[in-house]
Amino acid sequence: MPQITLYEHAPTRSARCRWVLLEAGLAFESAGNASAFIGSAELRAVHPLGKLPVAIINGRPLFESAAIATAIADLSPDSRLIAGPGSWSRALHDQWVSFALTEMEPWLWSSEINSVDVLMPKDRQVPAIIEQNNALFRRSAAVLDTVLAESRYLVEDRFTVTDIIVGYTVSWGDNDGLLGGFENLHAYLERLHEREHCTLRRPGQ
Ligand SMILES: N[C@@H](CCC(=O)N[C@@H](CS)C(=O)NCC(=O)O)C(=O)O
Repeated sequence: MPQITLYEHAPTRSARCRWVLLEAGLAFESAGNASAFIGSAELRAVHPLGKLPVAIINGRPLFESAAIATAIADLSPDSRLIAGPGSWSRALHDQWVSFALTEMEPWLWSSEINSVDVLMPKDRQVPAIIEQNNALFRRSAAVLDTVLAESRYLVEDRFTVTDIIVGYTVSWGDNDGLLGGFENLHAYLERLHEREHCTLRRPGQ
C-alpha cells in the first residue's frame, strides 16, 4: 500500500484528492486542515507557492490537484478510476482535464480573486472583469452541457477520476450561479452528488 499524506482544507480543490482517495479505498493521513495553513513555511517546503493541496506519496511531494488525483487513480488500478497510459480513453481524460483547467476554471478563479478580500486586497481588485469571466466560463460550460446530453460521464460513459476533476469545476460554477439553462450539467452534478464519497459542495453549503 502506498503511504499518503494529503495536505488539505475542505472547501478547496483538495476535495478532488480526498474524493479519489476514498473511491480508491486507499488509506491516507490528513494534514494542514485550516485556511491559516495556506502560505505557511511548512506548506512552502512542499509547494513552491504555499498552496493547497499537496500530497506526499511514498515520501515525495506532489502538487496540483488534477495531477494528484490522476496519480492516485493510477496507484489503484483495481478501482478502474482511470484508463492506462497510451489508451484513447487516457487521451480523453487528458483532454477533459485540460479543458476544465484551462477553459473553465481560470475564469472562476479570476472572479474569486477579484471579489474575495483575503485573496486580493480590495484596492487591487478589478470587479469589472467578473462579467467577462462569467461569459467565458459559460461558453465552455455549454460545450460540456452538449457532450453530457449524449453520455452520463465524460470517459467511457462510466464514472472515472475525470468526473472528479471536471465535476469540481462544474460544481464551482454552479455555486457561482453560472449554470442557468444547462440542464445536462445539473443532471451530471446530481449523479455525482449521489455517490457515497462525493466531496463536492452543494449550492448553499
Ligand atoms: N491549480 C492549483 C490551484 C491551487 C490553489 O490555488 N489552491 C488554493 C486553495 S483551493 C490556495 O491554496 N490558495 C491560496 C493562494 O492562492 O495563495 C490546484 O489545482 O491544485
